[in-house]
Amino acid sequence: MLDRIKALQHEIEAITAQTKDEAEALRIKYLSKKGLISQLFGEFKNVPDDQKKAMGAAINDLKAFAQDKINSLKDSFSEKKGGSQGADLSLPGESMNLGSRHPLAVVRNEIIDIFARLGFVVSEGPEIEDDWHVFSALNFAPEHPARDMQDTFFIEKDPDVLLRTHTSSVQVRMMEKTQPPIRAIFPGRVFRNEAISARAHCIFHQIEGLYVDENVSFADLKQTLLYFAREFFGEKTEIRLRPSYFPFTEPSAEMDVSCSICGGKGCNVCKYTGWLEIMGCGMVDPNVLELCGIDNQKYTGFAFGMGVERIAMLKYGVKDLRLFFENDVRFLNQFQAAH
Ligand code: 2NL
Repeated sequence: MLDRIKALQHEIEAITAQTKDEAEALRIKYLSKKGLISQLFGEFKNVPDDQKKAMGAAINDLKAFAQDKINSLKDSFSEKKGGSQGADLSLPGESMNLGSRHPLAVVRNEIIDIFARLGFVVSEGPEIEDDWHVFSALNFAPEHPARDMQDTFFIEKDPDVLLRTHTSSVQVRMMEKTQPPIRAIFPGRVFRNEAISARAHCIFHQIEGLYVDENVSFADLKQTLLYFAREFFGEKTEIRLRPSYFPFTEPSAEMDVSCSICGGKGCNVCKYTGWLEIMGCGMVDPNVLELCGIDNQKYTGFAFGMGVERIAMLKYGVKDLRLFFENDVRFLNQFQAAH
């Protein structure tokens, strides 16, 4: 009997059907009440008791195998799964949802590209920092309020481990290990202990720039930033520099660009001043050069820093900074065309 089971198994392995009717005929041949497998069950009573268990299992396996095989033959003729049979090949394909770059990445890349054309390289560094690279090397006084827990996220105190509050820390690292000429920009995430609102977030993005060499002057700073402003906001853009203060630059300035929305005539984005503040800048304080191991008798430098969110808000007319962090696809999809 075992031989017959094996022979049937081989036979069923080889069966094929060209039509649904042929598949049904095979079902009748093997699986109907009088089919070949049913006959085996009929003969089962004659099997000696000690073989019943093994034989029963073998016949059951054969039956399950035949059912699977014949069902799959039948399935191949059914309307739904019938390959090209029954499917409408002229239907248009389903459209795929394409992702898009995040607006902050679009703006960051554009800024990097502009400075790359002037020979600035890109440098990145750690987000978790120490007091030296974030404050001390940058000429912050020991009691400066930025060192306060109110402003800075401390991970540990003494020795200090903290989240960088600006990417200037990466500039310090570069000056410590590279002698001038240095011409680089520093994009990255920074962290400040601030209440979240439409205009502020505890995480945001900065791009800072640094140029240190012999004879670098404020005129170089001004011309570099004018080039940037016209490339980014359009060739008619004007800039103005207002005196300001940072611990790490002297002299320091804030740079405004003529409002690209109203062309300087006055609108609610520029609050009817005709100007938009976009970055801070200045000549690197000689103390900072010295603290970072650069000869401040031989070299001078300029530096600048801007917030990527602020620039992206101006460029795209985004009124609430929180939208950049929520990853709501209804917001992000609107930047499909940007790149
Ligand atoms: C702002 C102002 C600024 C710098 C950043 C800098 C870095 C070194 C030395 C000197 Cl290592 N300066 N960076 C200089 C002036 C302004 O950022 O408003 N950022 C959003």
